[in-house]
Amino acid sequence: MLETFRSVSTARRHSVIAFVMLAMSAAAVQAQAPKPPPSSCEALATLTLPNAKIVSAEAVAAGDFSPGAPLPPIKVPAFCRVSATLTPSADSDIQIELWLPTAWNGKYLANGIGGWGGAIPYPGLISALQRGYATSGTDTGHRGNMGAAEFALDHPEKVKDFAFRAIHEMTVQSKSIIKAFYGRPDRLAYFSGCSAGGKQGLMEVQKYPTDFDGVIAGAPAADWIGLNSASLYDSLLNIPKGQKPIIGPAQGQLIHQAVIAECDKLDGLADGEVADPRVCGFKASSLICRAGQSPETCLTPEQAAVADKFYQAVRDPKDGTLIFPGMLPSSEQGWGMVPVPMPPAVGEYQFVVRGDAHWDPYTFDLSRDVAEARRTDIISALNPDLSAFAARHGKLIQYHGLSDPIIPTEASINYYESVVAQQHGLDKTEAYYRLFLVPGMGHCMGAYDADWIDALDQWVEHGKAPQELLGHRLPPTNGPPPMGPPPAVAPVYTGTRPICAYPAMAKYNGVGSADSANSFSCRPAPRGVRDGDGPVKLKSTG
Ligand SMILES: [Ca+2]
Repeated sequence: MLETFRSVSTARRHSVIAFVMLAMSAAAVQAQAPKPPPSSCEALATLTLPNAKIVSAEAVAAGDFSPGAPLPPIKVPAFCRVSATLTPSADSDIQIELWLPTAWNGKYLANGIGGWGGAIPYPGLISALQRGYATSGTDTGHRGNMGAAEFALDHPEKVKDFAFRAIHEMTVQSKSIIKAFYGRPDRLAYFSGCSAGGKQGLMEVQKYPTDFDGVIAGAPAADWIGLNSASLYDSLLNIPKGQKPIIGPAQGQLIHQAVIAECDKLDGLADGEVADPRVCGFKASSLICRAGQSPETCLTPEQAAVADKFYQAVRDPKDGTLIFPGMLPSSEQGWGMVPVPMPPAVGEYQFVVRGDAHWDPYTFDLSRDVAEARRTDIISALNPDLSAFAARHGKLIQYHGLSDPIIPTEASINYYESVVAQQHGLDKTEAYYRLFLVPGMGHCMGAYDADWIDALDQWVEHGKAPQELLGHRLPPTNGPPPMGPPPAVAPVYTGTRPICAYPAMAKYNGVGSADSANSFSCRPAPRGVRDGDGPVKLKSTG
């Protein structure tokens, strides 16, 4: 979730507010001027929409542009920047931005946002605009830090906005504005988001299947309650009340190196990468310090015990019901980054479930509290019935990093398999929904970049179903996998590798450069998730 849980600085929020105020006064001045033609950008300010008000509409010239600090200026084509406030309920205050390029490709791309939302996801808008899409994003109905859920306290309508209504309303209103501006509707509509943004994509497919022709759901937080509950449980395990973290970044690095040493070659290639960490049977207990060993090179029994629990699924202690899968080996570099107890998870229980800002996370009872949270949950997007989306020829691409330290990868496998079961077969599911597991990728990014939007567009518009994507390998990091929006400067890639549609995995052909995708093939691999606490016997799910 972290991409998303990076806090939006106060300065940036202030600058956004300042921008909106400036834009509002500019719009007031323009109201005095002669009325521009109906298709002009500024004229959109007078457009009337149900339960929505356009706050500003202004033309932005091609060139360097920043939507607000701390984002650096970046080259953009000429576009019309529209801000609007949507009020589907009396308590709603959903802010959206819609950017309309002068040179339009005829398509609309909506962006999701991670964590608890609270800001317009500008990096996604910029990237879509550069490709010629009309594109929009929303703060999901409130302003604030993406890790903070305070907005939810005593505001059930705002929780609804965050859960599903803001993205849907943004989409409906954006399509109306697009039609008014260009004089014709969008030809195709896509959605792209990761983390909570990935969940928003799945929610759209499940609840509003006609909104989009294609959806990209990255590392989706689909089981919102399971995820937050497991995060909280792991956090409390790692930080007993009043104590320091048992596992920190240094232990994460140490364990990661040991995982690579033990499991790298399982995929037939010693390249520092564990292609399928589901079959890696690493145990942190193997690193417990022996007599005379330097403490930086090994673990205390307590550290090893916590680490090995991180790998295990979190289950209801009463009946063994799965609450959420454990983290996969190779995710360790991100373990120490998570602030604990993880504020987003605490926020779910304080502000959504209990409605009590003083609820003490150390009173968390895995059995009682998770059951209570699930009873009232409207945020999760776990409905496996995607038949309405399939029937309207929608296409869904889901991806998930195999080294994700925030949302364990197997959550995506479990959801995908639930759809396969509901659809009575992998073939029927693959016809419109494909899952891509990315080796080495952390939460939403890292290890390999792939052009998910192009893959979706090729599938929807040209009927070319993605069997494998070309992954561009990012330079190795010696620390946690990167988080946050992609850098303004394009990275220098160090190689390519195929990223295969599940259940296939990329296997080395035995000859050729390990840096070239040509030396690999997508080959059949087992379906499903690790069975219990290992040693990692893959359960057949089909
Ligand atoms: Ca390897």
